[in-house]
Parts: sequence; structure tokens; C-alpha cells
Amino acid sequence: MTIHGPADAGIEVRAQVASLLDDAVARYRETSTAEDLTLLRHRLDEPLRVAIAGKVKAGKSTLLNALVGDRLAPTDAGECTRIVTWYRNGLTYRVVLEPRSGPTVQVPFRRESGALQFDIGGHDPDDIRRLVVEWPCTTLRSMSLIDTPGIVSLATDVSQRAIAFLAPQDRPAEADAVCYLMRHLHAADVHLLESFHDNDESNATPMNAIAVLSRADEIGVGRIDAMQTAQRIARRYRQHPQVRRLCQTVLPIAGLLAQAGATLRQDEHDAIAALAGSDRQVTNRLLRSTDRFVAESDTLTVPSQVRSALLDRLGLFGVRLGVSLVRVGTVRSSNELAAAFLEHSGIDALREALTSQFRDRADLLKARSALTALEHVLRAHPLPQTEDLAMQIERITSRTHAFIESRLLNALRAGNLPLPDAWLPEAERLLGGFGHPPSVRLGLEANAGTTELHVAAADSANRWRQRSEHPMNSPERANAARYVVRSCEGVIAALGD
Ligand SMILES: Nc1nc2c(ncn2[C@@H]2O[C@H](COP(=O)(O)OP(=O)(O)OP(=O)(O)O)[C@@H](O)[C@H]2O)c(=O)[nH]1
Ligand SMILES: [Mg+2]
Repeated sequence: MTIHGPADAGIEVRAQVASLLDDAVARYRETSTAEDLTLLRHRLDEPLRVAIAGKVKAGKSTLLNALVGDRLAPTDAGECTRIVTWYRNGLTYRVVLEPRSGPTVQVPFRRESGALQFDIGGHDPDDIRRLVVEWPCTTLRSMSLIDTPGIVSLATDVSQRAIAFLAPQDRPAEADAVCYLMRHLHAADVHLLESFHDNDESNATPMNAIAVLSRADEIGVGRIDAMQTAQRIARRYRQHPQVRRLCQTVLPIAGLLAQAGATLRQDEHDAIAALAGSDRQVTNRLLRSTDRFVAESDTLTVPSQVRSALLDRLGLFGVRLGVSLVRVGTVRSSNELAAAFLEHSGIDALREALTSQFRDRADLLKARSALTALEHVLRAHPLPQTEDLAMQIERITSRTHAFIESRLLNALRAGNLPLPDAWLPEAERLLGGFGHPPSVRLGLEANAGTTELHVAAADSANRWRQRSEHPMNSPERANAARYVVRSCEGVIAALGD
């Protein structure tokens, strides 16, 4: 039997799903469902769709901007924050409004102090299905990002719209994966995370969700060690049983700082440098609180209006960090300050997670969305000649190792995997529960060499093969251990020669 690496497995399953969808389109040709199925088929060839979700003011739009490196998503209190907005790679720059009924229209946009503003004219946000911002941008080439309205409580209209988009009851979800932002872990967050997963328990999976501990710089009221504290809290959340069952990881991010790092202007650097160069006692007094920072008189070289703008762009933590980096001489230019902001924001770790969990597994995630959607169509519009399609879905789902891994991880995290407790941590790691790169699966450093990886993978495969062949095993235990062996073999295949 040939064991493929993750990328190959993705390509293979996508091809299987594509031909299944072609078949379904042909069989539904004469019906009104054919168009939906054709769209599903096209979706397989489009970039992965990642929704950014979370409670109101969690920092969703700011984080989206940090990821695209431009201030495209509105972060003010305007009406556009209430509309589901797609950001897609485009050949040109345009913004399209899709009403719930009626034809789509292009809407005018402009820049205001660096931020994109679009004008939805007289349209009522409640009557808009979505806005689509097409923008030539590298990040958007591999994944489309979808900014969703903030969820206040399940009762409000805007929240209902966000939930209806993320976890629709009557149709398949439009996003393939979710990046969920939370400022603290509340029962409400767990509930929302649960609702993003398929209703069918057996399909619920953390394989398509990453959680972000957002606005991490504000933890501990912007103290200079805020990010270290946030790291500790995120580590604790990662251990939380419910969180572990719902998402791959929890990463602390200061989105505002990341956005500033990606879009920093020379005059902003100059203002920070001027503060750093001013009388140390005066500046320190100013930096004690946000109120002082904006209210203090203009005895300084940096007028209060400029300070206020800096605070909006960087937060108190960002200003403090910038001033201290310039003071000690670590940062000497606008570019260096921007790089330092990016580094401290934690955005690199999120990019890595998005790459290894989502982008590198895009084919698998898209295939999974398509199978769920096709299942939905077959249930809602059964035809006599389509029964075997359901069987084909079942065949693909039960044979694709990545889907099996995801089911095993669910069982493991729910305490239902029939393996001895002592084996579970290693099984979880090898099955990809902490990430998919070979070094992560094998529990080695990120810079481990190929030989070291090969040796560790072969070792693990042998150990688990022995475990799977133990004569005292129950059939279930033997089976679970065999799947772990398969994961090890997948790693070996991915490492190549
Ligand atoms: N200090 C700090 N402030 C942030 C951060 N991210 C966002 N903010 C601020 O929080 C406010 C809300 O940010 P948004 O990005 O609009 O949040 P959102 O989740 O998109 O909000 P809604 O769409 O209205 O639900 C803005 O004033 C941001 O400047 C962060 O990482 N640190
Ligand atoms: Mg927003």
C-alpha cells in the first residue's frame, strides 16, 4: 500500500471529491440544485475560505488588516462592521455589494488616513448579504479572509447574522476554516466555538479552527511584560478540555501592534522617537496611563493631538514598547520599529499556524467542506438515482487518513480513544493534534535535521507497530494503534528521501 504525505493526500482526496461533484452535477442536471452543485465544484478550485469570528470588538478587523498588511477592513463603529465582508485576491481593486435580493452593485471607496472606507450608499446593512472586497494581495492569493460581524449575545440581529453565516442550520457553511478571537475564555466563547462545528457529532473537528487570545497587549493594562503573561494564559487555555476539543491551538496576538507594524508611517516613527528623546521623567509620567498620555499639556515636542492619534494606532503598550526600544538604541529607523512591532505582536506564530494548519492542508479542508455540503444536498433533495453518491461520500471519508486522524483526535480529546492513558500524549502528537509539520508531530525542535526526523519517525512507527501487534490488545486498541502507525508512515513519506 502506498502511503502519501499530507500534500499528496490532499491532492488525491480533492481529485476524488471533484469527480464525485462532477458526477452529482450531471445527475442533478435537470433540477434547480444543479447550480448550487456547480458552485460547490468551482469552490474546490478557489482559495481556501477562512472566516475571522468572535465577540464584538474582539479585534477581528484589526487582525485581518494585520494579515493582509493593509488597512482594508473598517475598525471604527461604522455600519460596515455589521456586514459579512469577504476579502479576495483580485486583478484590480473593487468593492462589490450583494444585496439579499436584487442585482449586485459596485460601491465607491476611498482612503481616509490610510484606512479604506467604502460607501454603501442608501443600503440598509440588514438587507446586504455580503460585501466583497477584491484586492491584489499576496496573502489573499492562498486564502480568502472573511470578516464577520461581532457577536454580542445570541439574541441580537447582527449576532444572528454572524452565526447564520458561520454555522448555518439550513445549508452548508460557506467558510472552510475559522480563526476564532477571544479576549478571555468565557462559557459564551465555548458555546460559539461549538456552534461553528458541524451539528453531526462525528464530524465535529478541531482540524479547521484556530483560536486567538486577542488584544493580548491589553492583558495587565498594557504592561511591558503583557505578551509574556498572555503566553502563559494561552498555554493554560490550550490545556482546557473543551478548547482542545474545538480548536488546534490558542495563540496570543496583539493585532493592533501587528497592524501598526505592517502599515507604520514615517511620521509615527518620528513621534515615537521624539517622545523617546524628550525628558525621561516627563515622558515616563505621560506613559503611566492612557488618560495622562492624551490629556497632559503640550509642554512636550509631541502635541497632544499627535499623541492621541498614536494611541489609536499603537495602544499604550505599543507606545511604551516603541519608546523603550528607541531609548535603548535597539531601534534606529522606521523600518526597524515596524519590524519590532511585528515581532512583539505574535503575528508570526499565527501566520505559521495558518500556513501549516490551513494553507498546506487547503485541499483537505476544501474537500471536507464539499463532502459536507454534498451530503446536505443529498439529504435535502434526494433523487432515486443518487443513493450511491452517499456511499461514495462514506467511502472517501472512511479511507482518507487525514479525516481518520481528525476523528481519532476527537475521540481522544473526548476521552474515548481505546488506548492506555500512558500512550495518549504521544498518540495525540503523532496524529497531528499539535500541528502537522513533521518536527511537531515527532516532538522535535523546529530546526531538527532530516536525518534526525527520519530516525525519530522510524522509531515511532516501530514502537506503535509493536503496540498494535500486542496479543492482549482488544481489536479497537489494535486498530487505533495501527492508525498511529499510519500517521508515522505519513510523516516518513512527507520527509521524502
Ligand atoms: N490595544 C489593542 N487594541 C486593539 C487590538 N485589536 C483591536 N483593538 C482595538 O479594539 C477596537 C475594536 O477593534 P476591531 O478590529 O474593530 O474589532 P472587531 O472585532 O472587528 O469589532 P466588531 O467588528 O465591531 O465586532 C478598536 O478600537 C481597535 O483599535 C489590539 O490587539 N490591542
Ligand atoms: Mg470588525
